[in-house]
Amino acid sequence: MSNNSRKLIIASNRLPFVLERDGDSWKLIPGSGGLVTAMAPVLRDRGGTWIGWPGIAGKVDISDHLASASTSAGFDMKPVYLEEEDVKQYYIGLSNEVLWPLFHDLQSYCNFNPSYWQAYIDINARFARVISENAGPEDFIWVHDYHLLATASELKKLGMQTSIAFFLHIPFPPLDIFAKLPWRTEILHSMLAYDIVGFQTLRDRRNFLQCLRTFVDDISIEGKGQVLTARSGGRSIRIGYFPISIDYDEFSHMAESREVADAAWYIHEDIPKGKIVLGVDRLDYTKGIPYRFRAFEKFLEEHPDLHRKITLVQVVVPSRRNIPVYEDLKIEIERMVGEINGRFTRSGWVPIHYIFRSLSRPELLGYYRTAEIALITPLKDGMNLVAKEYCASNIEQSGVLILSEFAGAAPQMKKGAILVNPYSIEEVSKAIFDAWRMDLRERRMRMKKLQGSVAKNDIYWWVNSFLNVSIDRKLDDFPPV
Ligand code: ADQ
Repeated sequence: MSNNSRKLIIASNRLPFVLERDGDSWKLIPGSGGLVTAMAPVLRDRGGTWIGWPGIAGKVDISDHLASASTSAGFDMKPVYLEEEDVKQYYIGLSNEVLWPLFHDLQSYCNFNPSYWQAYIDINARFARVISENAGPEDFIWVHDYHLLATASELKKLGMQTSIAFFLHIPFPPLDIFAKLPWRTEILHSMLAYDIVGFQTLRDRRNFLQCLRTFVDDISIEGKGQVLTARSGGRSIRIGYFPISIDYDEFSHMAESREVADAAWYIHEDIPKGKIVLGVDRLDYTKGIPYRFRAFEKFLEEHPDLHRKITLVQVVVPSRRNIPVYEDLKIEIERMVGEINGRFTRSGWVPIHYIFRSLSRPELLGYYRTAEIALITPLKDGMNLVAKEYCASNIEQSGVLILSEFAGAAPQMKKGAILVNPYSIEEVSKAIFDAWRMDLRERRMRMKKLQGSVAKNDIYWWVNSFLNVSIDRKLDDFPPV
């Protein structure tokens, strides 16, 4: 079989489209979140296959919808169906009540319910079956994220010989935190069934290696640089770090478009006075929105002379609404917006503009282009693509990026951004002031550095470095169809 018949097979919990009720029928809407933003341009028009859950419980016949979405996307989509109980135990349960909070160092949010583990393994086995039904012997199988840590071990049980790659989009926690996980040894052994395991940053890989050395008896680790080799149970596993990115050119070209210029004009019309500070996040407690509001409140307390001269626009995209802690966070955010606006609003000026919905690309870029300051302060983040999107879209090169030191993007962006500890209300408040008064020359210098680094290390650089390490190939070896 020639290289040209080799296909990319991507598996992630969700398909890049989600199914929603539309009266008596269904409609497919584009998925949200960093994984989709990053992977969609990689697979687009390459004739590969994306395997994942369509986002609703139960088995509904969506073959027509998937066929037309596949035709327009240029790759096939194959569904993995989940029943309501699977969603509760595997998705809401182990994935989002255990792994998500624990891997973001927020162990107090965890619910270590013993019944979750078996359900997680069963669904990973279901993903493995769908992958094995759809992958040819030459295909490159690339599994994504924390929902599917155990898919390779299930694929190997099915006799799969092909090498299987994995990329973790979220952080890997330090030993002390990981050690709390009741299934810590099982998880590590499952991850060692992959042939290559990729993390976002050196921090995450270092944490993973320390956990391996602590909990896996026969582990040995060799090599140095971006990719190391671990040996265990007679197998070799390569372990690297690959900071994910965005399609820089797509964002920067689109930011210059008429549509985005119009969107930016309307935003200015709406908020005519002063500078805009922008926060853009999925609804998630890891994104640090309440701390950010407290920091902005402190800034307003300390700088009464700057009232009316600065406005915080906080965009939140709805996410995981069926999980109670997310609903509580939404209520908390709304309460805080009401409280701060109630306290500081004056005629003609409202300090926080709060938007709770998914924005279209041009609208989102309109905000990126208009905002003088981006305030991106997650408590912890695998990478944070919003920080990179803001820089790519800031075509006037006059914006300032304030970024959490706990975002995976921080090591790459520290030379141009103002780095902050998101838990320090004083430090974030001071950073807003520093950004507000920074002169144009310094802003330009910093933004050029940021743009240079994101443009150089874009999503194609990321996918090529991963493919190169995994199978000694580049994306262009999977030619467009
Ligand atoms: P996320 O936690 O989803 O991703 P992030 O990387 O910031 O976080 O990506 C969010 C994506 O959603 C961005 O592409 C952004 O454009 C989009 N988005 C945000 N708000 C929006 C809105 N209101 N309307 C429309 N789109 C919106 C996970 C990890 C991250 C990691 C990524 C990729 O948690 O740490 O960077 O995967 O690996």
